[in-house]
Amino acid sequence: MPEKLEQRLQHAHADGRTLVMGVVNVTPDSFSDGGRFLSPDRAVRHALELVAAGADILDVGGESTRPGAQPVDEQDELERVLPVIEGLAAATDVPVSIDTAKPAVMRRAVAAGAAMINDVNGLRAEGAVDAVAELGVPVCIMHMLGEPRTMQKNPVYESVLDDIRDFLRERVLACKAAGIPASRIVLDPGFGFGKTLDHNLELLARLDEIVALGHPILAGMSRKSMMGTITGRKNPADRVAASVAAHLIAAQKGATVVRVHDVAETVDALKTLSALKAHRAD
Ligand code: HH2
Repeated sequence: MPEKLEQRLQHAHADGRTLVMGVVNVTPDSFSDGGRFLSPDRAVRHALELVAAGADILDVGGESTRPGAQPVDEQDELERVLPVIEGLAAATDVPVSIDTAKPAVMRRAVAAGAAMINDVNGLRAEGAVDAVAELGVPVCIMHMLGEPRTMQKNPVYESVLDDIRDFLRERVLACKAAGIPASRIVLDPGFGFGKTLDHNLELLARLDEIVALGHPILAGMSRKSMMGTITGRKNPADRVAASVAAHLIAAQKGATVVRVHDVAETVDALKTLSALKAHRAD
């Protein structure tokens, strides 16, 4: 029997290893791959390619959260993600995470075979914390300032690192109060979600201080506009090298999961890092 995802996350965290979460967007409007995998067959095929490339987790999402994105109706979201989750549960042992903020989608996704919940809204929707407590699967709690429609309009923090750590600590307390064990909680500073380039760079530079909260940390910068601003590359598909570099830095600073579109390239980069660590440990 393969190790449960909760244990895999905890072991990777304890050993300083980094797992790769492959992005499977079943949306018409995602910033990088919107519309490419909208049919369930194509999404499943793409996800299986990510498995072949070495993905440890597949993150299936039916609602774009890019800056300016419009919210998606619950029924539409379910129709997008459920056939993909069912298809993947039948085709691979690689655990599937559901990228959603809606408690009803969390429940239906886990019933269909999802093994993790990834909520960019940090379980702030009514009933979300209770749904996760009942479902008994690991959860990623992400920080977002505002909401996707408006979040990039002049985000302001007193101190970006302190504000985000306070938010994450508060969400962990809310989870624990509802009976979610600490061992199931993954935290994410939410790169690009209500953050300027300076905010994102500060968070990456000081990611070890978020790791110090004691939970596995997920970092997701793949192809995001911060990579475009740094490199001057307008097309998200041209931001692969910058994204690999950013996730390698995150891994060096202790990230337990990196969420990426370009799995093969990221796996190679992480193998290089672990070879170096193994060499130095000899
Ligand atoms: N980023 C995106 C979506 N989900 N989840 C976590 N935990 N962390 C992230 O940084 C994160 C996330 C946005 O990326 P993508 O899915 O490629 O785009 P879109 O939201 O447009 O579908």
